[in-house]
Formats: sequence, C-alpha cells, structure tokens
Amino acid sequence: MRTLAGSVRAHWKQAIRTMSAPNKNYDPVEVTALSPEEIERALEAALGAIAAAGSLDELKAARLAHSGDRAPLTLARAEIGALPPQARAEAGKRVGAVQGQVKAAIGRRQAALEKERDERVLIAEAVDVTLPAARQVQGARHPVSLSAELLSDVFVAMGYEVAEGPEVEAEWYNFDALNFPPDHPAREMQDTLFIARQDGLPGSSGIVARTHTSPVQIRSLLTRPLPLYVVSPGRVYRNEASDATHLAAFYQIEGLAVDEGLTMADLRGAIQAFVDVLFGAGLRTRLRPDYFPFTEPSADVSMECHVCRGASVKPGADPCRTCRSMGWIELAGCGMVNPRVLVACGIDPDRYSGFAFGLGVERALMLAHGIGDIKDTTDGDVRFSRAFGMEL
Ligand code: FA5
Repeated sequence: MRTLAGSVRAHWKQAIRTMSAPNKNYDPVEVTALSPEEIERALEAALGAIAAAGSLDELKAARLAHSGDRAPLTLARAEIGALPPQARAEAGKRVGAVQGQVKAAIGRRQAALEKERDERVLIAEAVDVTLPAARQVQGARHPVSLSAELLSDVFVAMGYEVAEGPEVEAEWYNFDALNFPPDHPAREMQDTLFIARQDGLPGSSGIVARTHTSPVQIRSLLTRPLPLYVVSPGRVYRNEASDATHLAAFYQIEGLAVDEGLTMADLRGAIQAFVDVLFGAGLRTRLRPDYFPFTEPSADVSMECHVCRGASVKPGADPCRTCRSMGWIELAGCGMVNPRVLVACGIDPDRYSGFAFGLGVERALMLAHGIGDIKDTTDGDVRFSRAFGMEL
C-alpha cells in the first residue's frame, strides 16, 4: 500500500516532468520593465515628482507612486526572478542603484520640506514675550470671610473647636431651647424670616432662617461631650430693613464654653484675650448689663476705642469717627449660660456652668477699618476688597 508521503513524492515527480526547461538564452534587455530606457524613464519620473512635491503630503504621494509596492521600479525588480541566473546580478544592480537614487532624493526632499515647515511654524507661532500680558483675574476670598476666619482662629488658638450648624433651623433650636418664651417679640414675622410656620400647634415646630448663631450652642451641647469649648462662625438672617449699620443677612461668631467652675471672670478673660490678639495688648474691655433669654446674667462687651483710646471724649478733643467720640466700641453680646438652657440639653447646672458670646463679623470689620456703611461689605465691588490688600 502507498503511504501519504509516497503519494506526495509521486505527484511532484509528475509535475516536474511537465514543466518547461529554464530559458538559458533569455535576454533581460527584452523584458520591457527591466530595459535601461524603461528604468531611466522611471527614474526621471520619480525624480521629477519628488522635486515637484511642494508639501510633505505631496512628497508622501510621490513616494508611494515611485517607490511603493506598485511603483514601476518595484514591479521591475519583481521581474528579476524570472531572468536566467547569469542575468539576474546585473539587472539587480541596475534597478537597485536607481532605487537607491530615488530613496536618497526622497530623503533630501523630506529634510528640505521639514525644514521649511519648521521655519513656517516658528514664524506663525512666535510669541512676543515683550507684549504686555493679558491680566488674568484670579479671584480672592472676601474680607468678611477672611475676618470670620481670623476671629475664629483667635479662639481656636485658645483651644476652642469650630462647630457649625444649618442656616435653615428648627424654631426649637433657634428660640425654645434658648429660653425664648412663646410670645417673645423676636419670634414675630417682622423680626424673623419664617420658612414654614405652624401656628396653633403645641410647642414651636416652625422652620426659620436662623436669626443668630446661638442655636449652634444647643446643637453642640446635645452632641458633644463636656467640658466643651466651641466657636461657631456663620451666616444669620433677620427680617429687617438695611441701613448703614444693619443688614438682613450678616455673619456672626458665637463662642460657648461649658465646664466645671466657670465664672464671669473666665468670660471676661476670654474677651480680653480676644481683644489683645486682634488690636494689640493694652486696650481695656468693659461689660455692661444687657438681656438675652439664654444667658443670665447677660452683658454687652465694649472695648476701649483702638483709634482715639478714649481721648476724643475729653472736652475740646478732636472728634473720633471710629467710636463717634464715645471712647468705647460695642463688640458683642455675652453672658453666663442660663441654667434653663443647660437643663433643656440634659446638663446638670449644679455641676456645670458656662459662658457664651456672639459678635457681628461685618460690624467688627467696620470698626477695625473705619468703614462708614455696612453695605460696602455686601455690594461685591472689587474696589472694596482691593483696599484690604487682596490679590485680585
Ligand atoms: C445675638 O444675636 C445673640 N445671639 C448674641 C449672644 C450670643 C448673646 C451669646 C449672648 C450670648 P444681637 O442681636 O445683639 O445678639 O447680635 C449680636 C451682634 O450681631 C451685634 O452685636 C452686632 O454686631 C451684630 N448684628 C446684629 N444685628 C445686625 C444687623 N442687622 N446687621 C449687622 N450686624 C448685626
């Protein structure tokens, strides 16, 4: 029986017997594609197209046409294999030399066109570094935000933590827990902006735009462990007409300390330290009786005027714009935390006592910089911000 390898061998023997013998007398010059004239023509056509290429794209087209797979010279080279062996070397040399010439011409033209392109780009994209720059306004933080941060930082440096609360607040946090009686005038629509009001229900379950930062006292007392030292900057809202010293939306900073054995002297000390840091040591502070439902006793804090240091009060002295010749500047409301507030938050008032204070940020900024109209702080005029040395 015949094996598979045996069958393949028999097939090839038969095929070789039927092939024509090599053409020993074949004249390569008679193969048109390889004739010297044809090769010369192909060379001239290639060199002409390369020289005529005015751009890198045109050169690429010329390269494909004259040295690509279907170029006359490439096709001629493919014919070499059909030549008798003694003719192949000579034909190969001839075609190879011409292809080399074409390749070199493409390289030279490529370099020249790239140089031209680079020069064009350098001119087109040249940057005149002596031209004045278009000024990009970077933006900066507003002086009120920076002041709120600076004022908070003074207390953070004394060991207070920053606590924040929502601007839309439950009436209970804003008023009830702070010992405001149900009929307190501050709860009236003409003072408070109500988001939702539920009259006639037991207790107060309305929602307000917080009128002060004091509800953060309650939130802190309900959620943080004692002893507690927090400072709370934030925006507050009041239903009132604005004038030179009043805004309907402004910033406050609240401070609260609850610990064992705190007294009015600690409150005084904290306020004095605050004034020393902000205005330099040596300015006296003063507490005068005031009333807030959530502090007992309550006081307003004033500091000696940092501009005239009280001199403007004396008869015949120059008037002082900063303190309106009063000698003192009102800074904040303050007091000892009312024991009823501690009880509302589940804290034993026989063991713990505390103090709190709240000051207006825009008012502090006005005092520190002699600003006459509080509306300057909200107008959004960059000339106001620039005066604070802000980078704009
Ligand atoms: C309060 O809001 C109290 N919650 C402050 C407080 C906190 C007292 C803790 C005791 C203990 P008062 O309504 O006075 O207090 O406002 C406090 C500060 O906010 C004022 O001293 C003032 O600087 C600023 N302020 C008040 N109303 C306005 C307003 N309409 N525009 C700008 N600033 C204002």
